Amino acid sequence: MLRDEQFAVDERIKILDHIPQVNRGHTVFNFPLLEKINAVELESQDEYCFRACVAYPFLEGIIMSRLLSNLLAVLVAFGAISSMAQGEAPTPASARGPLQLDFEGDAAGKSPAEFSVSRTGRGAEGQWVVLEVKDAPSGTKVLVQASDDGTNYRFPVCVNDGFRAKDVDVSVKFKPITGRVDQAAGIVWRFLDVDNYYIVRANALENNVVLYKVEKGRRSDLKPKGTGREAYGKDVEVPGGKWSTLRVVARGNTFEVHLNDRKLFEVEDETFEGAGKAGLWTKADSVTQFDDLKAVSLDKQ
Ligand SMILES: [Ca+2]
Repeated sequence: MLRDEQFAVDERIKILDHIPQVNRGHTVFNFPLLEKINAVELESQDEYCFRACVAYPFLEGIIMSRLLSNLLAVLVAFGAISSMAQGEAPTPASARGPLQLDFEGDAAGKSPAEFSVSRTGRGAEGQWVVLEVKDAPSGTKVLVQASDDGTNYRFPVCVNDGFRAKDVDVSVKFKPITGRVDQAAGIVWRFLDVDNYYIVRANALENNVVLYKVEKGRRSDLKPKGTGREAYGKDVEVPGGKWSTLRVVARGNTFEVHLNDRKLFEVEDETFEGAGKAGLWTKADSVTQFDDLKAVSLDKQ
């Protein structure tokens, strides 16, 4: 990863160790480009160093020359250290911050940064682009899968490159726009490659939510706990043309599925027991908008 290129192991400086006021959940600096960066959001202290240097290149030289006293002097001179709540435990160096993406920083008409696009099955590749809309849940931008190829066994996938976990809590806001074959919106997790992952999706044409595994390219639904062989996810209203929230919480072999803050069902499965990426998914000719993708690792560090 880029930050690893930027900071060789022996060059890493644990800035946060030298700023005892820094506590979990509070803004670290008042620098304009960093004021939304939150200690608990960051994967590690190295991540913080990297982001600080991207936003303020002059910090890099200070960090790389290990002149921490100079760095702190700079920060103090800028009045940079914000007031912090007292009494909270510092964020552990190993804490893995959540992925929170509102797509506001991405260029409209282009694919979002740090995502990889692929397609399970057949048919056209997906077209995942950032779009400006009037009713975005956050800001003015959303991510849309815009290709309407109607190949039935076609699953465009867009996964984040920087996030990796086994146990996860992933949620996303979605709005089905069009689709005659399907109007689907899905979350993938423990994504190993385009042919091996878990997926839960809501479908506005079928009005149901179903959890599947895709193993060696073959998709098969996993039955909710307490249901029989004939079950197929859960029937529930999935409104087309409106924003809803889909969420999955995966712990060990148990996956909880939520729609619009309502828990729908649980599934148990042991097919994929290791860590993987997380991201978004659609099916066939579904044109679907997404916003506010959040993925939190629940793995112990
Ligand atoms: Ca947004």
